[in-house]
Amino acid sequence: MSGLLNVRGLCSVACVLLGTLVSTAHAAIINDGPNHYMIDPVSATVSAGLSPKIASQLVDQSGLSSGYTNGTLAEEYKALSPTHNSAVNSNLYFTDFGDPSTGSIDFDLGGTFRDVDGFVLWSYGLGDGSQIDGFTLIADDDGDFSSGSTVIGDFNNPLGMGPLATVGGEGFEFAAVEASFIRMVITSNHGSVGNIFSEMAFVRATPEPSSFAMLGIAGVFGIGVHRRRRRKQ
Ligand SMILES: [Ca+2]
Ligand SMILES: [Ca+2]
Repeated sequence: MSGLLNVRGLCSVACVLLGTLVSTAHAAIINDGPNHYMIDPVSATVSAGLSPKIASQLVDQSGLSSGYTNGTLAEEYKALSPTHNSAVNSNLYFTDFGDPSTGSIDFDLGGTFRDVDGFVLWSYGLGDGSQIDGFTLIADDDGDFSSGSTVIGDFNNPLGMGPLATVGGEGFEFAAVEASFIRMVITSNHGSVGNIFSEMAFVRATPEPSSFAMLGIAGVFGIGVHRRRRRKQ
């Protein structure tokens, strides 16, 4: 079925559907305004639990029907309705069968971004219970996650039911936070063993890393609907 706006949280008043994705229970990537930009993480690393210890397939755009670059206008990217081919194992992150379903993955955003306020997660399909469900995101300035960290919020990823070849992206948003690294603390799956998902991208409200950005381009759009309060650790 075509992608439909899937609101599972508070959506801003201006929230509009800007793109549709073929796929299934996975909804469209949505946002509520222009002037947001894709962040292409430079690496993803398992920092606790989980297995195998290679997570690069989450951020190398493997399996995406359309690619993007760091700074691509998110609205234009969404209009391409990017899906993920999760029928190919080398496109995915998945744990070995029977391995823990919880753990942490750290994303290096490749720069310091002042207004990170959303992400897109391409999960899996077929209703596989190993799909990632609950997780917490934590922003950090230098990747040590011991100081300068901010808890972004808790999220739940819906169970993807569709064909593996065209998994749709799920958009999430949160209150803007400055971040150079983001830790994903995975707390649950959808009832089976292990953990699996396919790709992760982040979104920011300014066109350049804060070290380069001109001020004043902050927007009010997020790429999804999950708003959460953040708190200082
Ligand atoms: Ca991938
Ligand atoms: Ca730190």
